[in-house]
Amino acid sequence: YEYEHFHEVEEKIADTRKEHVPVIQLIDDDISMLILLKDAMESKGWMVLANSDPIKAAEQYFDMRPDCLIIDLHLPHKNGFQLLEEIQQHANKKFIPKIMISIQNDRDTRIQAFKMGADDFIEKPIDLEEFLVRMERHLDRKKIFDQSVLIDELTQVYNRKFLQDSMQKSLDEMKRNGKSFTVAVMDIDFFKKVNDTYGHLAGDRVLIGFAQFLKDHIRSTDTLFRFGGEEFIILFPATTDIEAKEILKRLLQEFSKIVFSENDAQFSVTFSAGVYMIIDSEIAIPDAIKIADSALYEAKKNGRARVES
Ligand code: GH3
Ligand code: MG
Ligand code: MG
Ligand code: MG
Repeated sequence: YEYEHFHEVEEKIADTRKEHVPVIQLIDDDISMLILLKDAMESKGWMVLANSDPIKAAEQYFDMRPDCLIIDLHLPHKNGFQLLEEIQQHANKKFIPKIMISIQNDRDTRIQAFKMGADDFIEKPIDLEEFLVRMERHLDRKKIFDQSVLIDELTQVYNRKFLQDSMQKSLDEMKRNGKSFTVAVMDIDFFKKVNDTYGHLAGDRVLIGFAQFLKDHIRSTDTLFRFGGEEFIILFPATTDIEAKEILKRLLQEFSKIVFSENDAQFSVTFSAGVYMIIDSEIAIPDAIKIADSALYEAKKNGRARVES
């Protein structure tokens, strides 16, 4: 039982990933059960990869990287436990909720399912309403996990890993619509001195404050990332380097007015920035960042608290 052709499914998944539609892989040799659950989940707007053959299902799992896995315990050729084990052995460390469904739901079977890494066990016959609310909980947790991997713990802005994805997306879009975008690298001035004078915790508070300030002052279409240490990056879509430079100069002016307090001491902080407008959609991402970074280096060399392109 194969619902759709492989490449059609592959394309569909690429689309759903863009729209953040969860992709669920469902494996059950009972075709009527397969259709029942597939229809129920599709009515929620989720994408379902239904398969009745566990051997094909394992291949499909590694090709398609679903967000959630539902496995029937009793399957031909290999049982659900074996399939679960095989997938766990070869899966990367990413969290994927795994739900076992079975008509055999005695205590030992359930315990074994959880021991083998299942996140839930749902007995057949399935109560569709309960099944769907349970699935919603699993998908929520999955979403939170996926997002947390892309967010910097200290400042709660996107991290370097997500920068890579975002820049690639912007470059891909540029290939289609020709719209260039600007990348800005910002680095706090004399940050080591903040740490040395007021302590590491004060330094952390400055980083949090800086990130919050930037988040509050950029447009909703701009994206902020912590690149590492006291360095941040902003992607400005459909913006020239001249425009970005003006925006950053205003940000710098505003930010340097903020007064940080540590015990009885008060201090303010500035940053330097380098901007680079990407006009060649074929540019390698590290090269684009390197060019913005060399503009930042110029800003540092020219006296700090300034923006260069
Ligand atoms: P410049 O104006 O040239 O940028 O000088 P700087 O002192 O800001 O630059 P430098 O690269 O010498 O120092 C950066 C410091 O940032 C060193 C490092 O210990 C500190 N740092 C990096 N990450 C963190 C962090 O998460 N918290 C705190 N408090 N400090 C950090
Ligand atoms: Mg079965
Ligand atoms: Mg630095
Ligand atoms: Mg610095």
